Amino acid sequence: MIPTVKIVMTGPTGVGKTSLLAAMYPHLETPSFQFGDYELCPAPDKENPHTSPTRAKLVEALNKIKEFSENPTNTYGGTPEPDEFDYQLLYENDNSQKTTELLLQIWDIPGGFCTDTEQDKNGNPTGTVKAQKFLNGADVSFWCIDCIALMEPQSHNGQWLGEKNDNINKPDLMVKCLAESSINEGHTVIIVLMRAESYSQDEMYEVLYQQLKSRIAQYVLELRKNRKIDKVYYCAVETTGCVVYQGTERERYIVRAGERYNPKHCELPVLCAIQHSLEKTVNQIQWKAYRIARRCPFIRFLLPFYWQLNGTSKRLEKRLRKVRAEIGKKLEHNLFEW
Ligand SMILES: Nc1nc2c(ncn2[C@@H]2O[C@H](COP(=O)(O)OP(=O)(O)O)[C@@H](O)[C@H]2O)c(=O)[nH]1
Ligand SMILES: [Mg+2]
Repeated sequence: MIPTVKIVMTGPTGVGKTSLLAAMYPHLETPSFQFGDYELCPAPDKENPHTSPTRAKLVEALNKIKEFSENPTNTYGGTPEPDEFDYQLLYENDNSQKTTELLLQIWDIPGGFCTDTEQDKNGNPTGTVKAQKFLNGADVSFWCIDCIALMEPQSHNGQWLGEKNDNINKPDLMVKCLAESSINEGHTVIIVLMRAESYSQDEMYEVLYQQLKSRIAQYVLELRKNRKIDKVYYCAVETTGCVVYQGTERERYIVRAGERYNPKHCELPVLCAIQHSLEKTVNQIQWKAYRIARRCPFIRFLLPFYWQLNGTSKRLEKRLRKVRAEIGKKLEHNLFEW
């Protein structure tokens, strides 16, 4: 069976989750994903391999975010139902034969699934319950946070009021979703700071990270109570690269003078997920071999043959270091461990 990684995108409605998926797509697909014998692309339809529903949906969403980047008053959005986006990591051998090494199943769930506050008969927020259904069995989750709400508003005397962060990002509910669901052991949470282009000048990214650390730290502590969460990372993404917040009297977005659609860092969360998954896959394979060997010591002599037979594991192990190093270069300076 092909190892499958389940990724769930979480975050409030309208934060830009679907748009982020669209913006990262051209940066993930070959030739941008340059790992020689490995390539990443949207998975084909199971019944009709010449089509890819994932690709079709991404192309449509990409057109919308591009249009929005020219005219930010032209808003759209809303994911009424959970939607699945599948990617496959393909390996091409010397004879140009391709095999699927890893499947990435990305779930884009409606923001309300995380943040709806209506309560069910047990007194749990309905949103949380719905999100948890998707988070169950997830290996990686993206926790999308609106930077503008995180940074604004500042009161006149410089005191941070935090209302917007609480009202828009709803970190308490987001954490409830993640901390209380049956995620997989060794789960990775990637905090994705959305709409970061407003802070890309004048070294404002540092201020953004500081704000994240001070405002979200208590929630990350809460997250860690779920022992299945192994690593927490954070990164900032620029889905449009040009639409910036003009936080004067009225909240509004404008296209920064002389700039146009130019997304940045959007692929980082998925690259981080792949890095995590490759490591996990190899560990699982090694663990399986170790368990067999422990039970029947004489099998130890046969293990080298097992590795040879099991081409994927052998190859993955050999390539892991290289692919990880290459991905690592892309993540360096832009993705951080909490
Ligand atoms: N300023 C800004 N607006 C965005 C960005 N991404 C999406 N939007 C707008 O936010 C709305 C919701 O986007 P969508 O991707 O559907 O959000 P989702 O509900 O989290 O999936 C749309 O009207 C977009 O125009 C972004 O990076 N910057
Ligand atoms: Mg959406």
